[in-house]
Amino acid sequence: MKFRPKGSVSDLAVFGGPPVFSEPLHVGRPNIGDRGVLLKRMNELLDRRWLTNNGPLVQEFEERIAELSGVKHCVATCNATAALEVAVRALDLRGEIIVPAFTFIATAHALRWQGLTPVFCDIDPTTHTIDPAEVLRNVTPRTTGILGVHLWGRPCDADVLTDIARARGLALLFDASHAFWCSYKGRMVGQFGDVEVFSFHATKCINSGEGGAIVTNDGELARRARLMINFGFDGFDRVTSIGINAKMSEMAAAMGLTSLDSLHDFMDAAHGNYKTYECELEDLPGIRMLAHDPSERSNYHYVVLEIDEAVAQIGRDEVQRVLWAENVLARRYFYPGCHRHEPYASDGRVREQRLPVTDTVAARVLCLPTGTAIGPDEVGAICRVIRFVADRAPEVQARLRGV
Ligand code: T4K
Repeated sequence: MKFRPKGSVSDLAVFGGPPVFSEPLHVGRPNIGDRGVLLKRMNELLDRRWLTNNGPLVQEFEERIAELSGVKHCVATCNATAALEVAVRALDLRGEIIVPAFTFIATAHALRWQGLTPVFCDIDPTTHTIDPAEVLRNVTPRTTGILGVHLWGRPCDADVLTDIARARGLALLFDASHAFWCSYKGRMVGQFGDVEVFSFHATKCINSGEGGAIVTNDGELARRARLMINFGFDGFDRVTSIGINAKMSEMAAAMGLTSLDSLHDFMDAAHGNYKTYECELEDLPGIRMLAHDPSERSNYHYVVLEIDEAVAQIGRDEVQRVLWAENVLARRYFYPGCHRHEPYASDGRVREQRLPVTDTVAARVLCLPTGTAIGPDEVGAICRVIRFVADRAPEVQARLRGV
């Protein structure tokens, strides 16, 4: 990879100059653990001829996730979307579930796929997590639960949400897909609400290729979820509930366990990249980096910029265009909000809803590459491009718009 510095605006790749990076830098590049260890696990599982259905590696993965999160029960699944679906089924939820509109579409789809109505709620502009005051505004007699999302690994205000849920007799769930190894008020994510769900997709800090987990301190809920991920089988010839196939395979667990072996290296790399970004992008007018609470544990897995065009004098989409031309494939997660995607957007009630914070944040956010695939050199070069563009924003914007 060669880094080419820019002298003038014409040197930007978007205007025909050579790109800073000769190969694409992706957001979501997987963290890969020790290949030797992974291949050993793969060989052993092949020798055992036990490939799925609650094998020893899945059991070990569940034990380690439960221990690391300080939670009593972990049920590993094939992905987080299925885990969310099983979680709402195991809680026997009906009617309406309040959920933030600013999240990956899977959060809303999991509810809808289970016949529930996601009621979209606005977010806090600083943390990007569900706004408890907005939750209260959206409670109706049909509401049966609240599904918070610990977006970017920033935990929701779980204490306030717990109070709301208790006072109203609602279930409380968390989509913790982004938040493995994060803490809230000194307690690890996984321990809040009735149930939480992790994602171990390839793009997550700890990955099993595809994978997820349902974590809870409620033994009965865990028991129901465990039956449901395996067709409802309770023993060889007995089916006691409706179920699907949402099991994690042994191959996925081998990958997940190997990721966990490198947990501290992955976290150190992400934290190092985050600190470099933070330092290099300091004091750019109209451009802020989403902060993490230094007194809490965070996986620092998402590097999130917010670009306020009115101040920065260049828009988020224009910065993205410049970066893509330089081979930095920054992503507009999660644009637009779920309420603007189908099947929700054409629902009359949703169409009339105003979610101003979600719309503003979704129009400003840009996620930058991080993880073990890149280090300080790449991060520094990405920051130099962003700083260069920010310093010459009016000129870059005018040229991009052909003015
Ligand atoms: N809730 C939340 C809040 C979530 O963010 C997600 C998933 C879920 C629930 C559901 O979890 P899972 O059911 O997936 O366990 C990606 C992921 O597929 C998705 O898991 C993730 N969130 C979401 C934030 O990102 P896309 O549509 O952006 O995927 P794609 O194919 O564009 O890949 C993302 C980037 O990662 C690209 O820049 C390429 C790179 N990549 C991807 C893969 C798979 C690689 O470099 N190597 C790879 O192997 O959704």
